[in-house]
Amino acid sequence: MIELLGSDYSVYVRSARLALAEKGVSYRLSAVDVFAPGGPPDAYLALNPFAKIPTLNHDGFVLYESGAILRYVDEAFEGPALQPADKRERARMNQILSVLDAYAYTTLVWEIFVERIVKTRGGNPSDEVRISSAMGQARRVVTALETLSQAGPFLLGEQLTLADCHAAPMLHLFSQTEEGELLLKGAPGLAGWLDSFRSRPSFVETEPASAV
Ligand SMILES: N[C@@H](CCC(=O)N[C@@H](CS)C(=O)NCC(=O)O)C(=O)O
Repeated sequence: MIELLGSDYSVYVRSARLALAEKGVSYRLSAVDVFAPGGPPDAYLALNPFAKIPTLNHDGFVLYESGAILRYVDEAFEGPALQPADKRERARMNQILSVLDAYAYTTLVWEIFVERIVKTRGGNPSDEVRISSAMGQARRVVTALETLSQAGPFLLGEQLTLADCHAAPMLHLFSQTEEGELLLKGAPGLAGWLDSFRSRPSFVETEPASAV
């Protein structure tokens, strides 16, 4: 039994779902809403004390932290390898995963996407100071990803890797903002990769049921 706990709106849940889909693994997505008033239920906190999503449960083996989940999904199941065999390529992939966690997520998703789009959808004005303060870091992230990525259909060239699975959900949200559109114009390799990754069946089938 393979169960992924989390909500489809989460970029982290989506990256795990992309890896499962690209691997060809069937799983059940069990809804856990970490942003529900009062937080997630105690039963979820018993699995993941940090109250973050996703958490994977594979036949009773419970795993949280997306980096660990992504690598486990690749290593535990049959299907195309999602990590390069070459040490330096794998190091590059791991570097991109770290850049996404350490520098991209908060800036691109919370400080820009949520501030520019989610907040205004709820009728609240964006905090322009928060957005403009985030732009330097956003530019660094986009430039770094453009520099680290290689020619070819995927971030690391010819092989689809965990880097694609982890980067696509964050960059997809960021690209919907005017700031994202602007910065991606200056990173044609990254923008082209994102455009083509969006049409993959794995990406289409993991589209959140309602607007993020
Ligand atoms: N370090 C965690 C981060 C996951 C994460 O931040 N998930 C977000 C949703 S995209 C979350 O659970 N946020 C809840 C919160 O911050 O309260 C991982 O790698 O899985």
